[in-house]
Amino acid sequence: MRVDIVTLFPSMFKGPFEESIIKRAQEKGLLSIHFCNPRQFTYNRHHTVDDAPFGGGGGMVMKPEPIFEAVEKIKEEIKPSKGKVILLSPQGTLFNQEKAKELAKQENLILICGHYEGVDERVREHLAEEEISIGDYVLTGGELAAMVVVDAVARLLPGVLGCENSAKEDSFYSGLLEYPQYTRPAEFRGWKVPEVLLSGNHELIRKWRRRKMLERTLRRRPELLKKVKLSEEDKKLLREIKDNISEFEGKEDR
Ligand code: 9D3
Repeated sequence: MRVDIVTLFPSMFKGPFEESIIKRAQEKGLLSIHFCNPRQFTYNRHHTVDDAPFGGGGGMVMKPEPIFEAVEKIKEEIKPSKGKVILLSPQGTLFNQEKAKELAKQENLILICGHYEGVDERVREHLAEEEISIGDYVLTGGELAAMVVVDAVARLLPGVLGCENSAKEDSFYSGLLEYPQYTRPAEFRGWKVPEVLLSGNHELIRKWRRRKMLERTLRRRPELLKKVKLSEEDKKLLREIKDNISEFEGKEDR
C-alpha cells in the first residue's frame, strides 16, 4: 500500500513511522509513506497557506489552492486511480476497526491533514471522498489522526504482523474487550495470578477467559454487547454474571 500524506508538518510523523511495526512494514516493502507539503504550492513571498474566514470570526482557514495542487501532484504519481482521498477532520465519521479493514483493501490512500481552525469547505466538497474523525476531542491538527489511521490500517496489511497475530485478528477479534493476561512470576508483591490459569485445564481456562471478556464488556462498554453475536454458552455466562451483579459490582475493576 502507498500512503500519501498532505501536511504542513511532515516532521511530526518522524518518530511514529520510524519505529517498530510500521518501520518494518516499510522495510519489507509492504507499505510506503510519502509526504507532500502544501506550502510547496504557494506562490507569494510569504508562502501563505491560510487566511481569515469570509464572513468574519476568529481563527484561520486553510486555503484551497495549495491542498488541491498537492493532491493533484500526488494523483499524477499514482497512475491508476486506485486510491481514496480522505480528509481528517473533527466533523468526519468516527474511525473504527471496520473502517480500518475497509481502508486496508485500498492500493493507495491520500490523507489530508488540516491545521488551524479548519480547511476551506471546497476541499471537503470537491476533493475529499471521505471525512474521518478519530474521536470526540479536539486536536491541534489532523496529523496525529492520520498517524492513528495509518497505524491501524498498516497492521492489517498481509505480512505486516507475524502470521500468528494476523490469524488471531480475523478469527479472534470478537468485538468484546479482552480477558486479563498474566505472565511470570506467579506471585508478584503478594498479588497472585488466578489459580485457574496455572491449573493446566484448558477447558476451564477457556471458560474463565470468556467469562472475563463478557464481564468486562458488560461493565465498561455495555453498548458493544448489542453488536456482538453471542453463542448459547455466552448467553448462559452473561446470565450468571448478571445474576451475580452485586457480587461482581465490588470485585471487578472497582
Ligand atoms: C472551533 C471549532 N473547532 C472544531 C471542534 C475547530 C477545529 C479545532 C481543531 C478544527 C480543527 C481542529 C484540528 N483537528 C483535526 O484536524 C482533526 C481531529 C480532531 O480534532 N479530533 C478528532 N479527530 C480529528 S481528525 C482531524
